[in-house]
Amino acid sequence: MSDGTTQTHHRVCHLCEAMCGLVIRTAGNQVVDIRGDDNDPLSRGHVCPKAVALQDIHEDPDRLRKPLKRVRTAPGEYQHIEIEWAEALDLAADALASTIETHGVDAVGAYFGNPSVHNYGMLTHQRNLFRHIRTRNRFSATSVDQLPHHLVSLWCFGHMLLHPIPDVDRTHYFLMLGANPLASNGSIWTVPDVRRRLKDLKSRGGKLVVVDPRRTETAELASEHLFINPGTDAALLLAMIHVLFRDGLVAPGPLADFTDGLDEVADAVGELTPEWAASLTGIAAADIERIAHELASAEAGICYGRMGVSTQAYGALCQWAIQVVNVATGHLDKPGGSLFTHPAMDQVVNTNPGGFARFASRGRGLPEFNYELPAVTMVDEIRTEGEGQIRLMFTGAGNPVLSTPNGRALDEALEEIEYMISVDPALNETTRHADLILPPTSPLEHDHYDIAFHNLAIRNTARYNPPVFEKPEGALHDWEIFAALGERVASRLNLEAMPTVPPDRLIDAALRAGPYGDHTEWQLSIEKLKAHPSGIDLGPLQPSCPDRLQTPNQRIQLAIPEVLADIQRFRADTVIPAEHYRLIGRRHVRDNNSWMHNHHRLMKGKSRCQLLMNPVDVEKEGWQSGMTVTIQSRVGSIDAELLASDEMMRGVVSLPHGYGHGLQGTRGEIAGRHAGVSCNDITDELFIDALSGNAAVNGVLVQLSASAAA
Ligand SMILES: Nc1nc2c(c(=O)[nH]1)N[C@H]1C(S)=C(S)[C@@H](COP(=O)(O)OP(=O)(O)OC[C@H]3O[C@@H](n4cnc5c(=O)[nH]c(N)nc54)[C@H](O)[C@@H]3O)O[C@H]1N2
Ligand SMILES: Nc1nc2c(c(=O)[nH]1)N[C@H]1C(S)=C(S)[C@@H](COP(=O)(O)OP(=O)(O)OC[C@H]3O[C@@H](n4cnc5c(=O)[nH]c(N)nc54)[C@H](O)[C@@H]3O)O[C@H]1N2
Ligand code: SF4
Ligand SMILES: [Mo]
Repeated sequence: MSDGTTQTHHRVCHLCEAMCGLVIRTAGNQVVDIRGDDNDPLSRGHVCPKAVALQDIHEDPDRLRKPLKRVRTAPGEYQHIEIEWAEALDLAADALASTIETHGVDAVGAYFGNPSVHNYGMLTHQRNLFRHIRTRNRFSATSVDQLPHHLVSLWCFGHMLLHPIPDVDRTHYFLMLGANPLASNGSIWTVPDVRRRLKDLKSRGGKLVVVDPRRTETAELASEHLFINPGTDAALLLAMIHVLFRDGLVAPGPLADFTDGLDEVADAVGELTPEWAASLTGIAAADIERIAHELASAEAGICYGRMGVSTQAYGALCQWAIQVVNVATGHLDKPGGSLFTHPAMDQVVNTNPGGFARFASRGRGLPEFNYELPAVTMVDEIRTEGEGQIRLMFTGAGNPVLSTPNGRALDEALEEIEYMISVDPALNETTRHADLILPPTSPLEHDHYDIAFHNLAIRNTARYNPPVFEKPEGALHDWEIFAALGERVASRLNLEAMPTVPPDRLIDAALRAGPYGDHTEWQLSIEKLKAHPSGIDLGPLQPSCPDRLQTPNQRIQLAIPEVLADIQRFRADTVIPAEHYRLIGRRHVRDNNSWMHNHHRLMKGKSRCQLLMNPVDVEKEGWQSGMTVTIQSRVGSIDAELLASDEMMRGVVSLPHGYGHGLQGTRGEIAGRHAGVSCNDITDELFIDALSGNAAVNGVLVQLSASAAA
């Protein structure tokens, strides 16, 4: 649309999981403004402060526009210089092919970061390259995040992507653990405008209970907030299950016809009383009993846990217990409870179900999941000599130096590696080690269909939007980079390259063959979605079990032997040393992990990289806000500014992740001015959820002292 001077574009925001619809006005090659799209059936006009950053990302002078090659300028000193695409792609393919020929495919390590799931071309075309490189040394942000969800969905429901989604708009009781959607805008739960939806829950007489070691923005809005000792949620959940059985509240309703294992679960929680849980969690036994009763008696209820209960030492046990609570109370697969989605492009049908522990890492024997090894063991796989040692590292849309435990060790290990290739628009803490950086087009220069997050959304909708701007001459989209590398590597290794089909064609085929496709009255296709640029509403979530279940016998499985064994590990691990604090993370609505700190509009105001500590603890130590404290863990120490805050539970301190900018060789003028420190310099690669291999970035034991440097 055009009024002569400005053009109006529709676009869905891909920055977080909320998928807000946007209306973007442009004049020539300039963005005029970015607003919420009132006609989007899912987001209905909502946006957060990050939406305007799409313009800032596009215009960022530090965003790479051409490939960079690292050259040595003096012993131990390097510089990145621009080169042409043809040379860059050839160099990358030469390095990949020669590494594979000399050392085998496992010598290529790969790490994919969070934005790779938000970039649909990257999702569709990674395999153009990696089908030729079936390395065991694949890693991703999954294992610093939601791995326990995938594992539990695979075990209980038969597919790693079959996650129950909180039906917030129709629920009456919402028990939320370790999530702060008011800052994160929801996760494994695509829920734009979550604040209003949670307020509506309260206005219709419902209750929101938040369990978190910090009184977060979400906890502030909740009907009730309970502090919990970090890493002890499993006790709370297991004791709730105990109460459900003890008090005759187990009522799965129709789920009983297709659920296996409830009796074994009853046996496993037989001794796990609310009193036992109270001593670990810090939550009174009476409260644990009351919440179990309230949730069980709610007409429709939800138990949901996210990041804070996944990235802790019992992440998988917690996620399993959450699903047991939902099944036992009969709230699963019911309107107002947790439901499976039915998206237009159904990943549950289109992808493999996932698998676990089919092989283990060489160094620490950690299990694979979905052919990926845990990110906490990346450094071991770079440093442990022998067959399968990583010699070439490939990163795509990731910044593991800032985002994975003991990032400092990774920072050093990447410097030792023979060759490194990064597909990324930033010269950051990770890519500064790369011999080659291949930068894709900006988000406004490519089209978008959200492959991943429609699968996790509170309503079934579909939306496709073409690019806002044409890509500059010669620039390549992420998918084109992967396709080009795939072709070149295939030809060097005498393999057959995959045909290159643009992502919109692949999506079109999937939509037309899908549940709202050619054989239905919806007739969904890319053409149809183009004609409805604000998206198409496919209706609310519906009960879908047992048909939707993907387990071999199409029944929900609860008696998972690995999980039942893990209850014993948890019971044996209860000692919290005195004179230590527990470190947890936090998110702010204007941050997005490590990569959006170079935009003035998001960074203005006071520093957000401060250590929050309860005022009573601050006073006990004889400290004050504003001073610098040293935070020491097993792996290292960092200094941060202290801020007394009664949001914090006693004995717990909080620092956001994703900071620690301004390192030598990086490019990011504004990020450098707001450098902060990386909390992952002190998170511990040995502190993990031993069941899944997931990183435990929350609940890290730390010692605090007044900084000598101050
Ligand atoms: N202590 C602690 N650590 C954490 C967390 C925590 O809560 N606490 N959270 C964890 C979680 S949940 C996650 S998901 C991870 C995130 O960890 P990562 O995914 O490793 O890190 P990001 O900061 O998201 O880095 C994203 C990178 O992708 C690039 N990028 C952005 N868009 C695109 C694109 O379209 N194409 C390409 N090719 N590149 C792009 C950016 O320039 C940046 O380099 O961090 C984890 N680490
Ligand atoms: N603004 C913004 N939005 C984002 C991101 C971002 O960086 N910034 N990142 C995106 C990504 S990659 C993800 S995965 C999602 C994550 O989305 P959420 O899961 O909502 O993540 P957080 O906001 O980190 O909330 C985690 C909460 O867990 C609490 N917590 C820590 N330890 C424990 C514990 O032991 N028990 C309990 N019960 N709680 C604990 C923390 O205090 C925190 O409030 O957000 C996404 N959205
Ligand atoms: S909530 Fe997420 S999807 Fe919506 S505007 Fe903000 S960053 Fe974009
Ligand atoms: Mo994440």
